[in-house]
Amino acid sequence: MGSVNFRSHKAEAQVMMMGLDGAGKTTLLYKLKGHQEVETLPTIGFNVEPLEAPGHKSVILWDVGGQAQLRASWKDYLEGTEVLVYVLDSTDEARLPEAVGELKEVLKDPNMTGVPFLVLANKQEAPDALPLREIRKRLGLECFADRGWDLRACSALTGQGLPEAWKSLQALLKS
Ligand SMILES: Nc1nc2c(ncn2[C@@H]2O[C@H](COP(=O)(O)OP(=O)(O)OP(=O)(O)O)[C@@H](O)[C@H]2O)c(=O)[nH]1
Ligand SMILES: [Mg+2]
Repeated sequence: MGSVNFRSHKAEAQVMMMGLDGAGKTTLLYKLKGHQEVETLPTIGFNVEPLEAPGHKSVILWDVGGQAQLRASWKDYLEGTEVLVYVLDSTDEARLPEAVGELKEVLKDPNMTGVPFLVLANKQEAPDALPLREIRKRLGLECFADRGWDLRACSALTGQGLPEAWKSLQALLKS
C-alpha cells in the first residue's frame, strides 16, 4: 500500500490498472509480482506494487477496485498515468458492454489525453472464455487512433500471455 503522493518518481513509470470488479486485476498484480496462488478479496481502494525486470523500465502498478460504487473515484487516480492497463473478464460476456463503456469513460478524461492503453482479455484459460478475435470485434476501439493501444489475451491464473503483455506494456511506455 502507499499514498497517492508516491507518484512523482521519474525513473519508474506510473501504470494504472482498472476494469470491472472480478476481472482479475489483483490476481494479475500478484502473479506479476511472482507470488504463488493468491486468494483475493474485492479491492476497496487500491493496491500498489513496484515491478522490475532487468533491461526493462521499472513500473509502479496501481490496482484500483472496480466495484460499481468505487468507479466514480477512478478519475482521482488518473493524473500522471503513463499507460492504462484495462482488464476484462473474458468469461463475462454479459458485462462486456459495461466494461467497454467504463473504459471509454476513462479514456475521455482530460488527464488521459494521448495516454496509451493496453486491454488484457483475462481468464483465457477458462473453457467458456470468449476468443480474442470476438472480444476485439466487440470492443470497437479502432476510433482510438490518436494514441498507442494494444489488446492481449492472458490468464492471471496460469500466467499464460503475461510475458507478451509485459512486453506490450514496455512498448507502449516508449510510444
Ligand atoms: N479462471 C480464472 N479466474 C481468474 C483469473 N484471474 C482472476 N480470477 C478469479 O477471478 C476472481 C476475481 O479476481 P480479483 O483479482 O479479485 O478481481 P479484481 O479485478 O481485483 O476485482 P475488484 O478488486 O473487485 O475490482 C477471483 O476468484 C480470481 O481467482 C484468471 O485468469 N482465470
Ligand atoms: Mg482487486
